Amino acid sequence: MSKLMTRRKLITTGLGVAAGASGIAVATRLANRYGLIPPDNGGLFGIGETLTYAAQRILMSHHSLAREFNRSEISKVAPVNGDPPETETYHRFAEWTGVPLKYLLSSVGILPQARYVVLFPLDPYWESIDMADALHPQTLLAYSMNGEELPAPHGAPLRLRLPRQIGYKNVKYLSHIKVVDTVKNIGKGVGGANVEGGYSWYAGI
Ligand SMILES: Nc1nc2c(c(=O)[nH]1)N[C@H]1C(S)=C(S)[C@@H](COP(=O)(O)O)O[C@H]1N2
Ligand SMILES: [Mo]
Repeated sequence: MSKLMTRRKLITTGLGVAAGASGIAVATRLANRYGLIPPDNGGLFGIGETLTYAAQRILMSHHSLAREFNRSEISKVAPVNGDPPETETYHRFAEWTGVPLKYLLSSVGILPQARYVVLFPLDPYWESIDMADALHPQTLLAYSMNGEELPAPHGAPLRLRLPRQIGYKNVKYLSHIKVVDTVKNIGKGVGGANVEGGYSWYAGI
């Protein structure tokens, strides 16, 4: 058994047992030891958020892929998503072209202590993602949709395309990007505008 598998098994078993038997304090300590506490762990859903995030990151490979579609399967209609709550539905029907965020990050170089990539747009909005998502091969800075220039309502000139998380993490109208070791000193310190409004920081699918 590989070292990784052993570690994974240990964490999953540990987290499950701890959450079930000895309560949330032990589970939280275990998750924390492996760097699996999301920035909003103190929020509305507390331990639930931590366990969801930890389980996703432990059980799935960091780079397990979202489903991809053939051109013929892509819908001609791509509605603009307005107010939350929203679904991922439309995203499944659109074809995206862009630069992998991973490519940009490796070109500029990131420090080993980097933990989050924070995305700031031109409107009052922001979100952050962890390095697993930032370095995911399908995470794009998209400048084109369905072979055309990215339409303004869909985020021109550049938007994040993050297929393993739902709509609100996909920041449109990008202005600048920061790589940080903590999000504590940005806004209210919980990792995103939506998180400040009560949504979960990690919105994985
Ligand atoms: N800069 C910026 N990005 C944003 C938003 C926003 O208001 N401003 N809305 C988010 C929400 S809530 C969703 S559902 C998606 C919608 O993307 P779409 O219009 O391309 O469907 O963009 C996200 N990105
Ligand atoms: Mo949304």
